Amino acid sequence: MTDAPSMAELLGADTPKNWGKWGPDDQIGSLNYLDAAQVLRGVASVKDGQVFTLQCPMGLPHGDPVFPGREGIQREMVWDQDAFAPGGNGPAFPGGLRASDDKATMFLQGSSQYDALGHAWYDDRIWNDVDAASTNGGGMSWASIMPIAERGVVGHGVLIDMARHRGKQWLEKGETFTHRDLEEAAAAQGVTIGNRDVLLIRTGWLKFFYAVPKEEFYDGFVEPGLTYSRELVEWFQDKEIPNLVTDTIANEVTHDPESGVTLPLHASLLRNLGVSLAEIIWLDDLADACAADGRWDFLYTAAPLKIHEATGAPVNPVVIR
Ligand code: UVW
Repeated sequence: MTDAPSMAELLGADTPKNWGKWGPDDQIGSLNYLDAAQVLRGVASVKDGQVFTLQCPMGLPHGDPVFPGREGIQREMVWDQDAFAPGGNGPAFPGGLRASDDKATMFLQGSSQYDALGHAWYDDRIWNDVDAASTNGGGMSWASIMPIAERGVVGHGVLIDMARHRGKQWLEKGETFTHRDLEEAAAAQGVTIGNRDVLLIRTGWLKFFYAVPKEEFYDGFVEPGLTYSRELVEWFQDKEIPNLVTDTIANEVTHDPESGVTLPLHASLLRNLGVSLAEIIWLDDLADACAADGRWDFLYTAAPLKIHEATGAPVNPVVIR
């Protein structure tokens, strides 16, 4: 990877940006596209009243799917029945009520989650041309997850099932696709990726995570996903995509196969266009339902947790179709 160009060299000085488009104070970026009309488009796509929750369960014995270097949630009981035995730490509530209680330590991006717009950057500037020093001092004073959490994400969603389109249970390590592949898959599914759609892409990667031992999943860790190109970034900008949602840990192929640069879409979509990224999102049940009746669009809703100055936050998106 040492021969890789810098992010700035790869993307170029004239790379598409939405900085300033919604004013200097904006911290939600392309979510601005999700106006009332988009909410109503999403509502209009609800036909059967089927509901899907898209969060991966946290704390299963198999472990949580996380980016290398992070850990899954660590949860422990604080009060259980034993806590109320003599000498236990359970509170003596008048009347004798007992209660269980627990606590957790977790990476805020160690489960199904939204990235804050300020989560990734290069050349010391984050979303909307703000100094990356705003991430110092114990928290993100600019473009943390809070503005996105306070707003919520509601719109018309469309799911593109790349694994199913390629006739696979899951895409291979490092397998790539482009926006042209997405449009080809959409056409095969009989759906259009419309302007301002929340774009959901299934690769089967989380299914792979749960199907194999963790050692196999993390061996030579390279995720499948979208690859960077100038045309792809322009496609996202022209289509005014507010939010990219995938069943991978980082929403894009881990290392751009041509340049070797790591996660260039975090730079070009999140930092430069303000496209919200939702990662580690369970799409298999939704995809099965869509495949069963051939309807691939729906009402998409998500509300990441409101955590002050956080770099991202867990989320359990809800789809209604
Ligand atoms: C990194 O932070 C490296 O990735 P992600 O945004 O996918 O969690």
